[in-house]
Amino acid sequence: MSRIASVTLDPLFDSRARATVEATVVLDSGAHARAGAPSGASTGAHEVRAFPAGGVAEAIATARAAVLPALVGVDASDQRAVDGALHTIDGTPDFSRIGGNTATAISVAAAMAVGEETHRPLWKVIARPGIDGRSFPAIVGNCMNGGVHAIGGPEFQEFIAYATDPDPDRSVRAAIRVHAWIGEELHRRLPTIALGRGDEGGWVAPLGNEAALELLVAACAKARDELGTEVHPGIDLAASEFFRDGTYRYRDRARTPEEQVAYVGELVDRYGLRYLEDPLDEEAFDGFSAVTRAVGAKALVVGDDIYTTDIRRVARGENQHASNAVLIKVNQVGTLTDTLATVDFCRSHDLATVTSHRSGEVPEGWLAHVALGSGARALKCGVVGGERVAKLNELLRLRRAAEG
Ligand code: 2PG
Ligand code: MG
Repeated sequence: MSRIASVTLDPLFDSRARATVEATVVLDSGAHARAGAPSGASTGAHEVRAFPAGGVAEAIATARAAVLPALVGVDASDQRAVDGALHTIDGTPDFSRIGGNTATAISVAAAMAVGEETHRPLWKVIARPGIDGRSFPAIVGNCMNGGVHAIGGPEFQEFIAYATDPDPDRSVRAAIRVHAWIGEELHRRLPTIALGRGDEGGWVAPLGNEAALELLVAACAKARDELGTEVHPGIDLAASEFFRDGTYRYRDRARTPEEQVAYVGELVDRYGLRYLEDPLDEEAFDGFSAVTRAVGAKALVVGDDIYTTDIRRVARGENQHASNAVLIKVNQVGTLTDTLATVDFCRSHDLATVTSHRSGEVPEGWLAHVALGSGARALKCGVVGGERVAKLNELLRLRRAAEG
């Protein structure tokens, strides 16, 4: 029994310098751990609320008055007990009283504290059956930003290096090379333009979607040639962000849902995309099914906003073959128990999972453990920026540990 002696919740800032929270869980044995919770910008409508209406201040006040005292004495090695207590104390369907980020920070810190006590890394504490820590996730690295993550960039939110080498030493290097080459090329092609980087460290340049895709494709080819490893282009359209009144609104034109389905199919073929996230609006289950029918054999079709890691929405998607992969973000549902229930559902229904960061991140590495322990097909965590590299570095440490 790993009895909780105390839990504290404190404010800190994420990579956008927006307020979030971190939890510290101390066990009776003295073992302790701390974890911070990230925040999204292109949040799905069905995510739990990151914070109550009064923001971080209210989350901390509520936690100190109601949440933290109730957790003392709970057995942290029983993750369901910890997370069940969080749900009971909250009492709402969407964590709108205590905040999903409060729940996330406490849930993860509790599991990490158990790991400290039992001398196991987090991935082992949460490992799904059959996971031995030797099969590593591919890397989904954001190399160019657009949408709500980047002012003045393309409409699509993320232009991705999907590095599928099973050895993280090679996949991480490949994603880094793609990002670096795009930067060099942008400087060369646009010498008078001030280039920037978006919220997730990807380059931001005044390019249209397809010009950005061309650059990405060239960069992946370059990295493949140079490093002799597998790295392929991909995109997260975050299409809900530009879907209004039944139409996908691009700067130069609008597309009906049917036209959008046909368009993303063309993009997959023309650019050889192997990773396609949120090609349609978050309620477009039928459209997702059409996209998956068309390109599911060639690309990972990944649902993010459509599922929000919610097992009920994933089950609906699975029922109609809406995608072949599911994005997994702990703070979309608020607890490790809920997250792993969705992971288990995916694993038993032949749906790949992609463990993902948020655009506003904390400079911590626990996400790499969630990816490894849940048997994820890929870890989506960006390429540059301390908060992104923290996850890549942790994955490399886990790889070294697996060798030793
Ligand atoms: C996404 C994420 C992370 P956000 O859409 O996949 O890249 O963005 O955290 O803003 O929801
Ligand atoms: Mg997304």
